[in-house]
Amino acid sequence: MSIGIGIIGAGIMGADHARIFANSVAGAHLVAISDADAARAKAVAQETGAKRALSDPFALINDPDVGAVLIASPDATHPEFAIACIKAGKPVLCEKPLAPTAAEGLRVIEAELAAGRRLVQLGYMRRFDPGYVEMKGLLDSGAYGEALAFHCVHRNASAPPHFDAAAAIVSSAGHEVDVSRFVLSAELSSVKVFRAKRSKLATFDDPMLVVFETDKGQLVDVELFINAQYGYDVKGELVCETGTISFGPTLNTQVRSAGVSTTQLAPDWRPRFAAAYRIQNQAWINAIVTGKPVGSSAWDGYVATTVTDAGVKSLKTGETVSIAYEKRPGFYG
Ligand code: ISE
Repeated sequence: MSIGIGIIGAGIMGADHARIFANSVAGAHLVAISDADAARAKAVAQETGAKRALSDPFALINDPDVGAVLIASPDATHPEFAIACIKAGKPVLCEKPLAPTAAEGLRVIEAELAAGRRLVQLGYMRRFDPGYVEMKGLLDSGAYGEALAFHCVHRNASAPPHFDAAAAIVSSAGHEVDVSRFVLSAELSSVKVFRAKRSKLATFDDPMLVVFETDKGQLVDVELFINAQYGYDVKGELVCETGTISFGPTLNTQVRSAGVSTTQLAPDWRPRFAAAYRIQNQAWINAIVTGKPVGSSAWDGYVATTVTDAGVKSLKTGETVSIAYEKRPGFYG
């Protein structure tokens, strides 16, 4: 059996996902790509062999040949499209964030609960990145005692034009929110944002240090630097009772030549997390077949939005902001 995939959004992420399905995922085939820009949808459909290029996302969701939907449209449209997929009974892999506000995220959760089964997987792809997965495995082995602190670095070469400090917390630090909950098996209970000396090359407070406390008393600190100039760089170091666990910031190869040793840095997150995206998309298809959901749920998406909302509040007030959300309802585990 092969699952027919529809992709909403033919921008950078939608096109990349289409290529992943066309080249690297078993058990699925591309059926349709939709985009408000019909020419863009057509170009991606032609490149990846998808049968149909559409401009109406609801026609894609309700297409009988589409068995599962990937949402890679602008962030504000995610809840509406995710709810339409749930109502159509179709599994959905939704790019992060789940929703621009926690209240809109809750609407998706309510729709899923009404449907009676988990249909949404959130595209927090770092949960599938071999570095983070190995880190979690080593921590869970117990060989290094308990985790005490998690140092994270999240640097982009440069900010897109629409970016500001709040976007950096929501869009960029949202990944550390999700992946630190995953690695530590803990909830984040408070957040405080510190502004560093501002880079002259930035149009907003950049870099920042975002510090979380977990419900297990651990500290998670995230250096966010969106205009770091030199490349895309993500690091993580877990400090445990009897050792530390970290993964490399680089792509795989190291070159030694002419007296210099170099490792290549990715220009952005897509090559850096290429393996994570491939593994995530395959895991999504496998989960549809087995009926056993994997990855971040709609609930995890709601939590990430709640936590980053608190981060934005701390950015504005300079205070430590406590994070609270109701207990996991229904089948979110
Ligand atoms: C972007 O939206 C992403 O999701 C990337 O993974 C992240 O690293 C980047 O900072 C965000 O702007």
